[in-house]
Amino acid sequence: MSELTELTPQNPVEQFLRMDRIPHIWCPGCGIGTSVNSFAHALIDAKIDTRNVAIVSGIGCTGRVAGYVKQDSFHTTHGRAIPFATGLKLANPKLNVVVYSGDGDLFAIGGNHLIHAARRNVDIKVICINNLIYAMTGGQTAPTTPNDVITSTNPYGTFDAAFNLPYLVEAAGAVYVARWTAFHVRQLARAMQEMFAKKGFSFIEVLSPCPTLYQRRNKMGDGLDTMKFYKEVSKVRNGASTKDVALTKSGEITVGKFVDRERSDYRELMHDRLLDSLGDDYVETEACSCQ
Ligand SMILES: Cc1ncc(C[n+]2csc(CCOP(=O)(O)OP(=O)(O)O)c2C)c(N)n1
Ligand code: SF4
Repeated sequence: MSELTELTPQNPVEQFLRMDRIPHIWCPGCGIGTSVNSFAHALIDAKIDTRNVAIVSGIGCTGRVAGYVKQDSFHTTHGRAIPFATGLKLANPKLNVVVYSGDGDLFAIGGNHLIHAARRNVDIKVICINNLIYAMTGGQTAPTTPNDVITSTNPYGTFDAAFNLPYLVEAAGAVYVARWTAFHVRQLARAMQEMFAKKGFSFIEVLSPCPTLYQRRNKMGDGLDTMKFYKEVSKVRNGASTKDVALTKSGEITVGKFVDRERSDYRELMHDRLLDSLGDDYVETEACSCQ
């Protein structure tokens, strides 16, 4: 080891990354890596036992997160991160199960899984990187793409209504809902930390630049320009009604914590029902013995 290496302090985030896989595949200016940095800080600040944190991703540029974090992680099939995560959580309730995936993965092909997990209040934490398109496959329109945006499948601009993600997940039953952007690294890390402490279906939307396929096609500049844009147009409105936080191409981005409420989670409800029905005959199964 050189003297210089010995003197260089290790980045505290490195302990949560598979450094042997770096450099990563993300483009310069992409916001996904920035969000992972916030996530690592949240893990440090939450002081939770990271041996009990599992990460589940679907497919997409965001899906690659599962391969870079040094946690037990699953890079699953497209749209199916939520069912994998649900199975993990029910089989081993001790785990803090985090789904880390893209807007297309979670709200297009995986949309049904997401709303039903929220409805059931499965105790999983969902981090949705919303770059407003399907990035990995070439920048197609997603259910989140705002009106008038040019995409590879809408070269004259999109015209169909986009999902307002916080409104959708609140209506479906989520107990924690927040939105930040890749510019708000500290607020994002705090929200992630809060989410770790929350029981029930929790959701953070992270608006994130895809300079390669979204910003460039829409003449919105590079990653740095997008950070400036986020800074200029974001307004923190904690407690805002989620029906008022829909996104447009260049209008205000409302950020903050919108929902924080209590509701029995799926496992508690199942447990209570079995106890009621079976009485003394009910034997609760514990987490698998391999832990
Ligand atoms: C069953 C199936 N259908 C389609 C695809 C192709 N595909 C891979 S990633 C992706 C979209 C990814 O978009 P998003 O979830 O928003 O993630 P991003 O790349 O933007 O991070 C699609 C359609 C696939 N891998 N599997
Ligand atoms: S294509 Fe877009 S989302 Fe994918 S790595 Fe590049 S900048 Fe990020």
